[in-house]
Amino acid sequence: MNKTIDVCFSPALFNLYDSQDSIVVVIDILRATASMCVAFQNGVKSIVPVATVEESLAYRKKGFLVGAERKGEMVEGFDLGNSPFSYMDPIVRNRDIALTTTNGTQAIQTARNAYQIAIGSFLNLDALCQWLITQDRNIILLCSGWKNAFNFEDTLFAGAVVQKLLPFYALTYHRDSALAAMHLYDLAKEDLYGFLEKSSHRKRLEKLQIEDDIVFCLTPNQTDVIPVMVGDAIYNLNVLQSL
Ligand code: 3SL
Repeated sequence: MNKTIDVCFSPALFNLYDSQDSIVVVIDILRATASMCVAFQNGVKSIVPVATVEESLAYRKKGFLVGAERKGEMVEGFDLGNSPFSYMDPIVRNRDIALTTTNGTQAIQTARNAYQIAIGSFLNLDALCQWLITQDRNIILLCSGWKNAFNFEDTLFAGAVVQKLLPFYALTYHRDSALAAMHLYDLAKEDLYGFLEKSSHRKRLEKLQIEDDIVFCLTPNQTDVIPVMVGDAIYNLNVLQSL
């Protein structure tokens, strides 16, 4: 076994990783990558992740729906924010979407030189892992964190993936992040929601009263979509493979 799996706790650390030949799974559990999975599950054609609100808005002229989240809320004048439930609206079906979020879409930009970028969330945990097992590449699990800082929820998901892939992948010996993520997940897995009670992002989102979003985003295996990046946009791999 010579494929490796590694975990990067923050985009700020990503330059320490050798990503050019690796599959990078971008993780933003609350809530960007969960919302992307929901979007594809509900028939979205593509999502272009962009860094700024202005860039996202500019896509409206090209016929895109435009999404923007800042401080956890939809930016005024946009079609969509970052709640997974908003991506269940039939208006998203067959549409291209441009999206900017505080951390998730920025992390995707950070990983843009990877061999391949895939999108991970608890919603597609098993489907993603099944697909990763069949890939002949090293894997880096990139936690979006919060403004380059560590967070629990992305790390817990990374730990869940490491645990599932450990029979097929070796850990690298450059650092302890994959082991640490797996140990944390072991501590939390029986009650992810409770474990995150004092976490920074749950506190941040508390003000917005979106407990339903949080519970939903922590519920595993709700979809088998595997969003992957091709060029500047993210697509549903299952759809690409059926073309
Ligand atoms: O950081 C992000 O990309 C967002 O997911 C943050 S929030 O959950 O919408 O506040």
